[in-house]
Amino acid sequence: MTAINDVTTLEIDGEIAVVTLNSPPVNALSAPVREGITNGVKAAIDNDAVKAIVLICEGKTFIAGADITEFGKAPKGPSLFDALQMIEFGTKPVVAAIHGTALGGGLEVALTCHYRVAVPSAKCGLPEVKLGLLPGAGGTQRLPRIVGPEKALDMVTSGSHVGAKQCLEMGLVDELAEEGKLREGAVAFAKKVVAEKRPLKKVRDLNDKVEAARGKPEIFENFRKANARKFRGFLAPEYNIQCIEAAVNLPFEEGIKVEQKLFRELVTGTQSAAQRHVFFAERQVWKLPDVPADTAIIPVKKVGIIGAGTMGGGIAMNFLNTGFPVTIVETKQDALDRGIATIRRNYENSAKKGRFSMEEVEKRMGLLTGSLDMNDLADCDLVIEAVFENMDIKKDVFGKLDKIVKQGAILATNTSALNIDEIATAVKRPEAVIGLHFFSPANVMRLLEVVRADKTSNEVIATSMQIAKKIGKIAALVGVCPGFVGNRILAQRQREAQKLIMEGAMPWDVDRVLYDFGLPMGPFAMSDLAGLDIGWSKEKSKGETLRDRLCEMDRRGQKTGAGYYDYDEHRNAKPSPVVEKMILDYAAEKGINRRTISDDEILERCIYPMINEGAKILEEGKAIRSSDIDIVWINGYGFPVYRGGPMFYGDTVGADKVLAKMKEFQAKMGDDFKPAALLEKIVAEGKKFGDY
Ligand code: 3H9
Repeated sequence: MTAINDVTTLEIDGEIAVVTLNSPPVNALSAPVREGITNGVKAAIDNDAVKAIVLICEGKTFIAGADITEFGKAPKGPSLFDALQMIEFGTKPVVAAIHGTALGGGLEVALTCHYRVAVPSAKCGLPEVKLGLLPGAGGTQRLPRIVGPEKALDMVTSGSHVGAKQCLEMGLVDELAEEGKLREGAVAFAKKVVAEKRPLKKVRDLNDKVEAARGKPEIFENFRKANARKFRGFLAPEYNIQCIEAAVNLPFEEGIKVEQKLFRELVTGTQSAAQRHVFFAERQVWKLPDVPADTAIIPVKKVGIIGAGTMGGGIAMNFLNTGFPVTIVETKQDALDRGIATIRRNYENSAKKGRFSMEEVEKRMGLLTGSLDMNDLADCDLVIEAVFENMDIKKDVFGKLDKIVKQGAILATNTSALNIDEIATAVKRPEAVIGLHFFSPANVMRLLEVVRADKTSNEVIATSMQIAKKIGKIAALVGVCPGFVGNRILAQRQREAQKLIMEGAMPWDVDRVLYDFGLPMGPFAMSDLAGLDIGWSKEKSKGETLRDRLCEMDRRGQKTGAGYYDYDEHRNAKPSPVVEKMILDYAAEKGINRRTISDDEILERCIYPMINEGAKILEEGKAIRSSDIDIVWINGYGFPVYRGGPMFYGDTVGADKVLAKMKEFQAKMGDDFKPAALLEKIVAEGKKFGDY
């Protein structure tokens, strides 16, 4: 065995050379890996005894792509193109041996090899789109030449990973090797290639499938139309489509030029920077600086949930989906029956849509026990309370749980607003108390705010984070404060939205600006969807606020066919003349001189106070890092991924500009816009939010 460099070895096994890469964690195409491929393959080609070459990786995976940390830095070492040229135009067949995931640049390397062998558990994909990119090493030109433009369009715009068996059917992989015996399988395959004198199959020369699609622009137009909603606001999906179009309509080398040009545009743009930030933020968020990595984990085998309403039921589904037995407790039989029936109906609907089988429905329902007796939670390892948001009720529930549930268990509250330190005073074991703030619908939304109270133990925190991962959530550890991280920031935007419609804008103006910014809907459309009467009652209404007046008129949102908007029978929203008049009357009554408000002002007034609040949250230590706030807002509130979250967006705009605007607004409109001390500090020190 010869060492080619620190991460590459070359071994000659009879007439087969094996080039092995070993660059943990994922064999990304860093400069040493590119050098290793280039020089390893060259050494094998130069060796007269060698007839064929196997390219294989150590560790958990084949090459998982370009080294994302290198983007935006000055290029170093041999380019990926040198490595690919060495393989493709070498004089000896090269077989890629794939295990784990061949992703992005990794699959592009494999596509340049003359043959591909994979173990059944392997997966292939071009996930660049998720980083706001496109495959920039020939992937957009080679993939459609094997799988055809339709499948290629799907793969490059979804970034999904395709299993080895399906890859074999699509021709992306030539042969499957036995699981655990990849090297033997790949070497045997290479020997077969030599024995049968098979040609050096270059994917670039396969033209049948792309030529068959030439002159059929409707393939692309239909694809664009079908996915318009999903791709809204993103640049990368469209650029990926243009590359596949180029593969169909242009000769290979010309197509590569298109790919290169569009790749360069994306990789230097803000969207990809934002999406790369999110990639790392999603991994950072699990790292807890003050909870040691070897903290004991509490074994969680059985889960209890109190409250079978929308929230409790949704939370239960997360655990049932992942095989945890769940006992759900209600106070009244009919509420319990209703809650369980809703869970069953949700599962049956999913089964009808083909997401899983009816047996799976029964399997999940079989894990669920309903009860009217809290004593049935005694042997649970984790109990989550999801009852009405009222401090007295919550304290009463926790007081009871304290007497019932075994020692060592986690006692969690799903409160979205109440002070968890106070809830914890109801028990003799405050170290067991934590907030698990699920977002509605709890079985769908990915975000979980794990709320650390004053006395919560490290074991309880570490276990909660691990459980979150097990049930498929992305969890951010936050501290106790009104609204925690997500809703606390939301409150800023909601306040400004309400003020804006008094000062001169209409609800649909505010909604349009925020929708165009990339949010799934604006604040008023969101209120209509949620129902304006959440937390409102006719008895207590004083007709004081605009909301009071809308509710009193029975304009309570989509469910009553009217709210801030008018709705037709298909729930399509139309600006409402009634609401417009109400707003004008209301403003007149309050003596407000309405003025024209620009779209820029709407955006800045709604978003900058959010960023400012994020800075306050950081300075108070209620979030660990600025990127955690981004994770909360992307996964809990649909902040556009391509803007990287509110804090990354703040850095994109520039903290100095945000500060200047906040000061300008403060001077005109008061202390709602008072800059956070940390914002001032960041600007004074010339730093970024991302540094915190
Ligand atoms: C590309 O290829 C562009 C080309 O077309 C063009 C070239 C010209 N680079 O996710 P994990 C780190 S774009 C650098 O927790 P898992 C990751 O940050 C790329 N680092 O493991 C983490 O570090 P830490 C296209 C990377 O087992 C550690 O590895 N490829 C890279 O759950 C473990 O990661 C992709 O987009 C990278 N490429 O999942 C694939 N990948 O421990 C991106 C990972 O310090 N990667 N790291 O937090 C993945 O999807 C997953 O990492 C993978 C493993 C499925 C491979």
